[in-house]
Amino acid sequence: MAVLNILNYPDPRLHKVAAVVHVVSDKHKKLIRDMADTMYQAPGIGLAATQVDFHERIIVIDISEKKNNLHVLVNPEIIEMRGEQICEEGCLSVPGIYEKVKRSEWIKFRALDIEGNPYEMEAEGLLAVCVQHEMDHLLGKVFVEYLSPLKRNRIKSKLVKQKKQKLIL
Ligand code: GNR
Ligand code: NI
Repeated sequence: MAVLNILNYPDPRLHKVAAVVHVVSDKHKKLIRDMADTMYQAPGIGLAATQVDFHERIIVIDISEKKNNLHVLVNPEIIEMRGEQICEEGCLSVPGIYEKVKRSEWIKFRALDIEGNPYEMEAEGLLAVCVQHEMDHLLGKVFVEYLSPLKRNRIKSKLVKQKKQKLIL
């Protein structure tokens, strides 16, 4: 069990674009297990490799109540999307901030599992929100970038202040 450090907005490393995984190696498998540990410990319902400063296209998600339904998405691609929903989102990289974001209501995506086997899956509601939120992370995008510049700058200042406060304590 290894819990990794999660980068906090406005860290510039959150804006790196993740690379395609060519082979799911033993190192990737260890990273995936550590990402799951980190997500469950946080606790969160999803985590993208970008958030733990690893810039390859890897996501873990578990929206189940019992935390016993882990989804691993390597090289995810959305192949169909429909409808709209507005969900109050949070992010482990933007602690304490919750804001409404508009996303697709239903998506169909393709990805590789931890063994490198391809699969397709349909998702709606919160799972669809989470997949879209995590896929944004892999493109270097944090949910606060959907907000107005005014809101985003307020959030940025608040988090920078919090960080400085923690450094003197
Ligand atoms: O734990 C998380 N909760 C959440 C709630 C609403 C919409 C998206 C999310 S994802 C977030 C974990 C996280 O930051 N993943 O990148
Ligand atoms: Ni996030």
